[in-house]
Amino acid sequence: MGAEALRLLVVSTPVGALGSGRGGGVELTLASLVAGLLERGHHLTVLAADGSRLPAGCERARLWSCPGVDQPSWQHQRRDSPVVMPAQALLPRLWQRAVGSQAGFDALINLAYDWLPFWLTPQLHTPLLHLVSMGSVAEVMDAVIADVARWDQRRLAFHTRAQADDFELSEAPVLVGNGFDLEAYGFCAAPEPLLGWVGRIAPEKGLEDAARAAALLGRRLAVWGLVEDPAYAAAVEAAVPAGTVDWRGFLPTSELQAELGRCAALLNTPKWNEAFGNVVVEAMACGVPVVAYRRGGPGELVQPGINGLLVPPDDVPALAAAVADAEGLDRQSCRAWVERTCSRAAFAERLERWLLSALGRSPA
Ligand code: HBI
Repeated sequence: MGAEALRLLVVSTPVGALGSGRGGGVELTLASLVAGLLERGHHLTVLAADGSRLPAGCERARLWSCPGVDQPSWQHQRRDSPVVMPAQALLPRLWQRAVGSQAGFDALINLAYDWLPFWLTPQLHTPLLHLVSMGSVAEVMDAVIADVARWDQRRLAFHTRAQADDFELSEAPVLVGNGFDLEAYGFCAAPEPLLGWVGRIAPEKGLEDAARAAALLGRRLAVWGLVEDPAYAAAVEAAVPAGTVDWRGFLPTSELQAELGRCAALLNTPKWNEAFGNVVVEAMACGVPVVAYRRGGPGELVQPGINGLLVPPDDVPALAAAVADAEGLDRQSCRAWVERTCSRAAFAERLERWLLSALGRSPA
């Protein structure tokens, strides 16, 4: 590690405690960010909801927590929804603790997709940086992110270009991708004739399209993920022949990767501008090629013919037609691509470069 050790406070999402799965992809991002920066010699403190557990690899970080009511998820709001603040809310308590302890850190890193931390940015003495976890989902968030970009865009980082392009920025965005502990993912060379789908089971993830594609092919679709919207899940299942969908539940990474690796291909069907697409990389890390809509982060991660195939968004027949070609791709090539671009070490190096740039310090 070349740069001097930084004292960093990472403030988590106010949607669910770490380890609950309710925080979605940002929990995995936090785990890789904290473990990766610890490995580079920095000192990390994580501030999250009561009941949070530090993810594997983050044991050397300090954990602070606050009680409080989760923030309503922006994914279930309308684009013109106002910012709401529940009684006994967790969000202001997290930021009261962060603001009160800022003097003890070289930088604060926010992973919450919420108005308050973005609005606070110019008010803090200790530099506050934001790894933006979603694309555009609400006007009031678009506006506060654009305000930070106008004030000092070095304070913002995004996962992909497709995500960053959703926002009004003053200059080329800092893109940091994401990172994964690839030792946690086993390579599977000999899959079953099983299709897979992974994600929060909610409308913006488009599970209904994957189920219809599997039904067109007469194939079974294994589905892993938190059933966030039971009515939606029931409607997906009712729309295809019985037995098409094989519900596997929300599994921790160690169990997920063991099952996911046995899939012949993963279908990825986002209906929204997915900021990154962790599940796409997790599948490839196990050797599973991905057939994805040409949309959002997955539209950038899938390299056609190398680690998967891209099809026109919302085109279910095209999704089904691409499966056979995807199953013929070299599974080692999927794993190799992830090792080149999405390791935790590579992610941490990109993060450190962003931090030093935002702090006006020279890179190692
Ligand atoms: N909603 N209000 C709010 N705040 C968040 O931090 C947030 C969210 N919805 C989803 C979410 N974070 C995470 O699932 C991201 O990984 C998408």
